[in-house]
Amino acid sequence: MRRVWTGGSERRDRTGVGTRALFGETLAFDLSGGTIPLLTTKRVYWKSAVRELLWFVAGETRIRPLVAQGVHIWTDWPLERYNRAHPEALLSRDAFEARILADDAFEAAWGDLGPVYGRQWRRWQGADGREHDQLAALVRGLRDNPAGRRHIFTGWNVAELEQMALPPCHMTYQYFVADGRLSGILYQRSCDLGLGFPFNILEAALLLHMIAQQVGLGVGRLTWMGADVHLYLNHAHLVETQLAREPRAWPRLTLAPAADLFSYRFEDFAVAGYEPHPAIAAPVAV
Ligand code: THF
Repeated sequence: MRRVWTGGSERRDRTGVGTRALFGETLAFDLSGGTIPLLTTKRVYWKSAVRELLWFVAGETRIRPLVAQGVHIWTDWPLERYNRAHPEALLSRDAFEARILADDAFEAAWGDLGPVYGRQWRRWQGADGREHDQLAALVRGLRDNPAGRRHIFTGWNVAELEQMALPPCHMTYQYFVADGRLSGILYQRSCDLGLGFPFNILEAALLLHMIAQQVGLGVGRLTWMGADVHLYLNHAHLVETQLAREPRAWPRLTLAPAADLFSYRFEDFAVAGYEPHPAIAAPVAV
């Protein structure tokens, strides 16, 4: 954060808010002791992150199941689409979410994000119409051929990018087995360090723990590779507050076993030793 804030190039981004950005940054975490990279310099709503991850893994692309669980982090994109189409009767976020929950026809028209993460991870459609379950194939591949160099899944489906509310940011994941441990790399093309990153890195770690458990391995290292790594200019308060705080010890995850990768429930995730500094509110750029 400090490097991006002090040394990043100032740029006008798609959202018009403006950022400071560096290109090509790496972080690595040794998760072998059961720790998780859950930021302590502000409170991160890890329960929302678990719910978002389970939503991806379930293959979902509609916001209703998230909203029904009190997770609001995907509402702003469909809301903006709706409000652009209805300038005469703008809806607040609360009103929009209430209609998504209560009105099936409204939900069918406005509640889908298009073929985003969940669709691509679980039901990538090939040219012949066949659907590919990348996550199921990943688990099979890790079991059958641990030394493989193709343990990859990706959301970057070029042919469908234009139908997505937003092309994938955390776009490609790869895994590696050595010495009884599973390591992972996440390649993230675009990273909102202030808001999205704490969710993205935590979810990559939780997913690594889940996959390792499914294939009977320990957890090794998580490497994160960020391409356009940025801080929004309207996040100055968040950045300066976090930089002034002393980081605390990483918390630990206990993950109850599940029958397969698709059977984890929210209650299976327990986080211990999380004693963060207070939360910091900041606006999301849409
Ligand atoms: N767009 C932008 N500009 N930033 C992102 O981080 C981002 N995402 C997803 C898609 N587009 C993005 C959406 N993920 C929050 C967290 C994750 C998001 C979007 C928003 C957020 O507002 N977090 C607040 C509140 C959390 C809560 O309400 O539970 C926070 O303080 O953490 C990155 O994948």
